[in-house]
Amino acid sequence: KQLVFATHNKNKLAEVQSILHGRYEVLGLTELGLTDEIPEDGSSFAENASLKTHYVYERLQLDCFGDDSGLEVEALNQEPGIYSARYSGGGDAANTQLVLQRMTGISNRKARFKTVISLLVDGEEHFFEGQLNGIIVHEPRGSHGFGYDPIFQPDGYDITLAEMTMAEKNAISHRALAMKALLDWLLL
Ligand code: ITT
Repeated sequence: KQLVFATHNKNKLAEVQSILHGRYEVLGLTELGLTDEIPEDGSSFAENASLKTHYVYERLQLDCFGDDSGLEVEALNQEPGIYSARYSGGGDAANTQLVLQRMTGISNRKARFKTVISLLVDGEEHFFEGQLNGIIVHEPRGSHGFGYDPIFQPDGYDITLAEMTMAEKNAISHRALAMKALLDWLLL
């Protein structure tokens, strides 16, 4: 069985392929030949996730799901939030540096990752969410994962998400929790 994942992010794709391994074959947009950027101008994770699935449905007429995720830092008024991908105007490393810079001298390090998934099947949309609480560390650590993983340490751990293997991250992550809810729904 195949599922279309409305993403261009190969790290997200790899995580989700690993989560659904043995149950579904997951195809990303690059494999389907859809290379154009999907405009993400919604005002919430859910709206942006929904833009991704509707964009794909309009072009390919395929059932699909899409993931909008981000990091919310309490002391930064929940920024970068829905602006996580374009926070600095640079790439992942620049985004991470900007968060660390803005957190200089701030002792409240609380943060959370959020994922909202939109699933479009038979013209009906369903949403699934996941969240992971933790803290922003003072220096990036680890080389696994992507995005803000090197500066995020989940509550109850003394390593960052980037110091975990993909399997360890998938056992606790915001994305894995949202995918588990999606899978439970699919298998109903
Ligand atoms: P698609 O829209 O094509 O799925 P994207 O990379 O643009 O891919 P988002 O719009 O959801 O994805 O932006 C999410 C931002 O948050 C982006 O900068 C990621 O690097 C970061 N991010 C998302 N999930 C993450 C995770 O599990 N760990 C670390 N950073 C993450």
